[in-house]
Amino acid sequence: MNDTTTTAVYTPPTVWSWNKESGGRFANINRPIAGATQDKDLPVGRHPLQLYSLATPNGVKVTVMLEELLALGHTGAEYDAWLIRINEGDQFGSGFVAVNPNSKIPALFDRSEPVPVRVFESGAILQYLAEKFGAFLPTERAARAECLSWLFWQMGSAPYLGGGFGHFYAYAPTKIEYAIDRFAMEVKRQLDVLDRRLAESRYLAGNDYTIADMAVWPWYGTLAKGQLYEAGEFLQVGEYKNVLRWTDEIAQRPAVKRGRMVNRTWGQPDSQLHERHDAADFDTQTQDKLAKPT
Ligand SMILES: N[C@@H](CCC(=O)N[C@@H](CS)C(=O)NCC(=O)O)C(=O)O
Repeated sequence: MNDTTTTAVYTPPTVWSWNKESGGRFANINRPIAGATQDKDLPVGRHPLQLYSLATPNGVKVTVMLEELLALGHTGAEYDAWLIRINEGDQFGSGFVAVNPNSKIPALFDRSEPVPVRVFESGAILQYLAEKFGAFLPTERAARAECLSWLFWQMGSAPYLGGGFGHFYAYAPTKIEYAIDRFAMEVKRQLDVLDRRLAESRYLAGNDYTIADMAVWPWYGTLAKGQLYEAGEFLQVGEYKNVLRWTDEIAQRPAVKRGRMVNRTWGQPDSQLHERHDAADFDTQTQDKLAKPT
């Protein structure tokens, strides 16, 4: 049997070395080194903002924010959303690495500033856009602190949900009880943190919908609806009534409905808009429309 699929007691060597595939889903894109593997420029469209992304929860945060800004009338938030297929290694092209040295979606390039600005990390992108357009981030000090606290809570918490629970429950080549127990406990604790907050407050930062909700909703809203890692029953997500109330309310927002379609390459064909270059693309460029014979 291959070493990577056994649960035999493992004694780490003195020095770790990368001498085998770790196994599991996404093993082919995992490497212990950073940097580009290939010379490849990024495409550039006509809009001020160029987004390079994929509709994973981290990607959806930003496309929802951009659609929300456009819905508010901020025409400066017009954007081209280019598809980065992470399972094909697009994040290791030299152009992408220049925008995000961490080789992960989402990455934003703002060409509207006197000197173009690159922004990576979804939380930094949300904060950058909120400050640039003066929207979805309170200016009053206490309210702003509450908003940023929940935004950074998401950045610190979601890796336990995705890299911890999701990895060991759904993707690892073998089910390790210790790992699944540890991360299931943590994820349920996180859901309870959110549920208690949302019992006392309509949105995470208070009465207003902010970038904190935009960051948390794609991860924990999807989880609460049983749509992440097929773990709804395992984690008994129906218990978190306040999270579900908040999740359903946000899902009704037209900008959220649009944002979650952008750079999506799975699910119903009418929910997939692989690239977005114009507001009209939602009506004409989804996969169901493109597949139809003309
Ligand atoms: N903390 C980062 C996480 C970004 C991230 O993990 N992106 C994943 C997709 S959800 C990715 O690009 N993975 C590709 C890889 O690891 O090579 C953020 O919030 O932007």
